[in-house]
Amino acid sequence: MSRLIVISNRVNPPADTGVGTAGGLAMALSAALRDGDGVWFGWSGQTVDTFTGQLSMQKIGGVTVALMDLEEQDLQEYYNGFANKTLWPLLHYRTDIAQFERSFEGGYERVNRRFADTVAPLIGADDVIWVQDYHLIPLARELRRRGVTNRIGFFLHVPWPARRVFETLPRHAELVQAMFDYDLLGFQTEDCMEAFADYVTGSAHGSVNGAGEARAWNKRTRLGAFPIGIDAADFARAVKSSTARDAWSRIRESMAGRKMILGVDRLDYSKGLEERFLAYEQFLHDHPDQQEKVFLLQVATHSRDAVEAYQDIRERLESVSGRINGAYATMDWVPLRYVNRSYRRDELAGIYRAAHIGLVTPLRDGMNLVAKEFVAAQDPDDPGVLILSEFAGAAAQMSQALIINPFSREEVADAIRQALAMPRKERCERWRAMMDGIERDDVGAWRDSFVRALSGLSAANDGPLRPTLASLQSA
Ligand code: ADQ
Repeated sequence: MSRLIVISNRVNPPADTGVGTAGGLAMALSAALRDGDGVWFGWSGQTVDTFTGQLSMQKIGGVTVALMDLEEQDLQEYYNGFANKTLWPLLHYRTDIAQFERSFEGGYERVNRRFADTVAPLIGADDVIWVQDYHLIPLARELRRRGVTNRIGFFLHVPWPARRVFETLPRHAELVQAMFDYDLLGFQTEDCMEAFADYVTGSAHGSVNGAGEARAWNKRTRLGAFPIGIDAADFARAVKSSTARDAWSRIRESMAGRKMILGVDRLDYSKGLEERFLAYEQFLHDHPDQQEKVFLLQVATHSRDAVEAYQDIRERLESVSGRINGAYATMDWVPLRYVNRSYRRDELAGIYRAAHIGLVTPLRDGMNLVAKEFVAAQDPDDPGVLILSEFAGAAAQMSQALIINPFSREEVADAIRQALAMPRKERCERWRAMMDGIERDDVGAWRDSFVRALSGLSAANDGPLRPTLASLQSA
């Protein structure tokens, strides 16, 4: 029988559905594999002196996982290096901080070979393989070299940037050429898929036809847009839990009648946190009458602390938040509550529900699941308002949010004002439309549409045309 084998850098399903881990990918994949017959393979998060390729099989939170350890050098060159110092900034348009070092590239190739060596013996004849994200772009090439002929799909959780931005990566063509060893390449949005198609035609001198079939280097693959969703049913349960209710009461009590603007993010420069703080400061400056009537709660979990750019953004945020509070706080009002910790998923649901505004302002984001969780947590009869960056993939689906340009402080400040004044009827209408989409296009729909598209591709590549979520659902 055909199984789904998911491969990602980290394998960290939450131990139970109530406890969240920071990271959209972990939440989405465990939801996608729970109760299924699949296997989730990847790095354990542990390092050993010498790589052995030994697998540890476990069942965590209803998901069968297969874990391998890596060496410290792998962690430095592959994970902290090529993945998080080179590719992550580049794919988020931060060419100014992307670092290009040959040792990073060497480590990235080595670890991809290690993934291939270790997982290849697990793969049965009919298994369908689904590789996740930018850490493992060359994995299909390595598996093909080891004789794996199964269907292999790839999903990119982060943006694919404009062609000339991607071309700043040394040896960019080699990386894209390796992507043609996948049968299906999935992107979060049509925009990202089109940016990739532009690279294929403009840089690789290949072609992409109207059916999403891309050809270059005498190979072909299929492109599709598969916007990821949240586990809407699980989230609805979390919202109703007693933990969520307790968190809601606790925060409501601390609000003392003020309105709460909420941000929840991994502490990452792509999330636009500094710009968000400055926009909020602009709002306080522009609307003195609103001072002491609102506050911003920013929950930002530390992330990738070993990478310098993350230490820099952390320091800047500490300084900007301190300055804003110093300038505006009064004896009994702190305008900006800046919290560096992670909350359980059900606690987070209660916090979202207590907020009047969800402020989601990334400078670039593949999708952004916080936007969807915020909406899913609201009270249908009195929902909060979502303010959403036009540069989050989620904006393509959530047009009823207040869509803003996160680079403009004034625009964000105006949107906060508009959200605070929005009549309940309008809030309800906007919320209903977004919630319908979240329930329909949930993480299960994402998984099914991708796997169906991948399984449906015949060897002759005459599978479904341009497999977007919408076309698959109507099929
Ligand atoms: P991330 O960049 O991690 O994911 P996002 O999609 O917003 O971003 O997911 C964050 C997840 O972490 C959410 O589920 C959120 O609840 C959780 N989280 C964040 N801060 C938390 C905290 N303080 N406490 C508890 N939980 C917290 C990457 C891409 C995104 C893409 C996802 C999925 O960068 O663009 O949406 O993968 O594809």
